[in-house]
Amino acid sequence: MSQAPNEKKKIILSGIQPTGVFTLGNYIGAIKNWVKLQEEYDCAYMIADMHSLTVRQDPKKLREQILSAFAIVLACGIDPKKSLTFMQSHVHQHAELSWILSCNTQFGELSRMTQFKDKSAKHADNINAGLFTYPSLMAADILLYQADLVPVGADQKQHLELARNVAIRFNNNYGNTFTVPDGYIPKAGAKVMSLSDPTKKMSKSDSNPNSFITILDKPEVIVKKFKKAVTDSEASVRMGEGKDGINNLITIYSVVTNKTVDEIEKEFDSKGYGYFKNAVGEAVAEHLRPVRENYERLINDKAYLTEAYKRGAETASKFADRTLQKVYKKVGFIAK
Ligand code: AQP
Repeated sequence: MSQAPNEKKKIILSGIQPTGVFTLGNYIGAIKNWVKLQEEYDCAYMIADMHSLTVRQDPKKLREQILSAFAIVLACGIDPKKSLTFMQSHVHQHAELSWILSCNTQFGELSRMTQFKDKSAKHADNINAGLFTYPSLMAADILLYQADLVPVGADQKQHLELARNVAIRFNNNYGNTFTVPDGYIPKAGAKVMSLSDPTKKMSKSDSNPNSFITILDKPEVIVKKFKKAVTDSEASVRMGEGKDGINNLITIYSVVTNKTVDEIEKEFDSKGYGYFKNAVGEAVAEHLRPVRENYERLINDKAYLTEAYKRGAETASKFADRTLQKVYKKVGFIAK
């Protein structure tokens, strides 16, 4: 997609917020799939810096996190020559389309979003309008690029459904304008859970650093965090009801080793949780090693990063503007 669009290939759009170093959840639920998909599809991947403002951010820290997030995405294997890779705020059409879509989204629809309810409870002193209209901006991100598929973790399913509904409604009211996107949600690891409270999803902005693994954690830190992971008192490495902690660890181990649940249950049959947790920690540390090493190299090459995100923004703007101008015409605005 960084070159001329190939009519035959389907288009993919996904994004990630630079609200902290990415977690193993972000990696397994989203970025790992982004890398696979770029071989087969025309992909657009963005650092969702505008979305991150729905929660209060320190500007200096945010600036560092945005560049770091861009470097992590490349370190994970996204090739900016193959996939359109850019910062959301560099493409002004996202904000513009978001307004039009907000005017085509109902208050009641937005009120039902569980992320809005969760984040309002978590940030009770800052329940801002952006937090409420976040799904309209997300719909704009997707619809601007006429995306066919959106690879996300299970937590984003509701927002994606809303984007589909808005696209269908707009197409019905104004004539065919947007491709209606489908979700691409991984079978295993669609929701990686917190290590300290496995009933909650793993989140990069969690105040307890032992609850998440970041992509850049050192191997010894990763092993230590897994050793502290909350499990149960059954001492049996098998999937089961009421075993959220172990279910989570088996899923993670399965994704990073490509072993099936059956194979894992056999491998750790009659082995204790301490032994299993150590094995999971070591497997994850090894899996993330190349990403960590690539990141160290990339983050020190500011010239390369700058050139890559500027080129990405330039190409993204061209695609985005094509859709936005079509929308402006459809809603009745006069061309400049
Ligand atoms: N725990 C998770 N398991 C699987 N997938 C996950 N994703 C996030 N957490 C998990 C997926 O990662 C992509 C990028 O997410 P995001 O950064 O845009 O927003 P988020 O879902 O709010 O992620 P976090 O880590 O929980 O961020 P904060 O703490 O800032 O809210 C999405 O595709 C998401 O599904």
